[in-house]
Amino acid sequence: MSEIFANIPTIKYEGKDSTNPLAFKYYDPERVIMGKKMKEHLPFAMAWWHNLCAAGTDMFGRDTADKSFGAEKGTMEHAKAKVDAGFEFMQKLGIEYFCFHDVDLVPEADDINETNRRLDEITDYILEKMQGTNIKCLWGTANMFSNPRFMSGAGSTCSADVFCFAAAQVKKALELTVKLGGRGYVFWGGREGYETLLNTDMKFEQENIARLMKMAVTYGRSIGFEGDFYIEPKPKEPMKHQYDFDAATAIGFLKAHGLDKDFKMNIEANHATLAGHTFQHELRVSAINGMLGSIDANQGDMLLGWDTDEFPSDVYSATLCMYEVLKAGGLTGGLNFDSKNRRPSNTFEDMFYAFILGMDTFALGLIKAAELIEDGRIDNFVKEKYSSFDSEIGKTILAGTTLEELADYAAKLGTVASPISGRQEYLESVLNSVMFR
Ligand code: XLS
Ligand code: CA
Ligand code: CA
Repeated sequence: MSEIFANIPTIKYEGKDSTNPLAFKYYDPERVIMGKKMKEHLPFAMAWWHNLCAAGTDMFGRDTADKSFGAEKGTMEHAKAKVDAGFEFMQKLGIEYFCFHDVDLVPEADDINETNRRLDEITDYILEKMQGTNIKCLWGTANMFSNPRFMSGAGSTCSADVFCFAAAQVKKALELTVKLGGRGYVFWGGREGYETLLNTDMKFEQENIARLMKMAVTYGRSIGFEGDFYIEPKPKEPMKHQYDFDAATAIGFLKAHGLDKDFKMNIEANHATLAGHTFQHELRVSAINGMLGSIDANQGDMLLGWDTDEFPSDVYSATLCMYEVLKAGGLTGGLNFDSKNRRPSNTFEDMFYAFILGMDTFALGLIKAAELIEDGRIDNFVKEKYSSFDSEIGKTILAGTTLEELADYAAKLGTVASPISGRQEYLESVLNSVMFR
C-alpha cells in the first residue's frame, strides 16, 4: 500500500531548541516523570471525526481540505482509505489510541441493516490493521445527533420509534467498541436538551435518557464490556439547553438514577468554558466525586461563544489540567484530541503540525504540573489555609457537633481577630515562577 502522507516523516522528539516543525519539542514518550513514562501519563487519542472526516466545511462555505485520501467519498473504498490514512497518521506521531462515532467509520445507509453490515466490514478491516501495531481504541460512541430523525433528541425524543433507533445504534456501537477493545463508551447528548420548555416534558425526557443508559449498561456488561461508560457534559450547542450541562449536573443525574457506579466523566476543555467554568474546575468536580475518567483535549476561543474545538496551545490550562490528573492518580481513559484544524490550515502538513502542537502543549503541561507538585508551595499553602480545622474547635466541628455548642464558642470569642488571607496574587506568582523556570 502506498503512503498517504508521503512527504511526512515519523515525528521524533528533538528537544526544546529544535526548530524543525515536524519534531516534538517537549513530548518525549520514554521520559519518566513522577515514576511513569510520559506516554503512559498522556494516552493521546486521535478523533476519527475531526482528523479523518472534517474537511473545513462551515456554515458559510464548503470543504477547504482534501480528505478523500485517493478514494471517492461516500464509498466503502473511502471508508477504508480513511482507515489507512488514520493508521499511518497515528503511527507517524506515535499515537496509540483512537476514538470514533459509528457514522465516522462508514457512510450511513438509508436502512440501518445496511449501515450495520458496513460497520461489520470496516471494523474487520480496522482489527486487521491493529494487528502488529500498538494502536488501540480509547472509546466508541453512537452519533445520535446528525441524522434528522434525532432532531428532537435520541434518549429524550418524543417518538418511541426514534427511541428504538437510538437503542439500536447504542447496541451496535457498544458491540463495535467491545470488538475493537475500547477502554470506554461515551454518551454525548448533543440533542438531549430543548429549544423551548413550551413543548418539553423535562422530567419524562430525563427519565428516558436514564432508561437508555441503564439498558446500555446491562447490554454492555452482558457482552463483556468492562470499561467505563462516560457522560461528556456540554451546556449548549446544538441545543439551547443540554441536560448534561456540566460535570456537577451530570454527576447529580447519574446519582439520582443509580448509574454512578458504571459511569465517569469525559471532560472536554471547550465544553467547560462554554458552561462558564475553567477546564480545571470541571476536572476537579469530577475528581472529587471519583468520576474523572477521560479527557477531550482541545480549547475554545475567549472571544467566541461557541465550540471551536481548537488544538490546545494554552500551556497554563494544560498544566492545571495535568495537575488535576496527577493528583487524581491518572486517567483510566485518555486524552482525545477532539480538535480540528482551522479552516485555512488545509494541508496534510497542517494536520501534523496541529497534533505536534497539542501533544507538546500537554507534554509541557505535564512537566510543569509535576514541577508544581514537587515545588510544594501551592499544596502547602492550601494545607495551611485550612489548618484551623486541626485545632480543638476545628476537630470538634469535624467530629460532629451542634449549632448551640459552636454559637457558645463564637460568643466567647466575640469577634474573629484576623481572617485568613487567600493570597491569590502570591500563588499566581508561584505558578509563574514554576512556568518560566
Ligand atoms: C461535540 C462533542 C462530540 C463528542 C462525541 O461537541 O465534543 O464530538 O465528543 O460525540
Ligand atoms: Ca468531545
Ligand atoms: Ca467540542
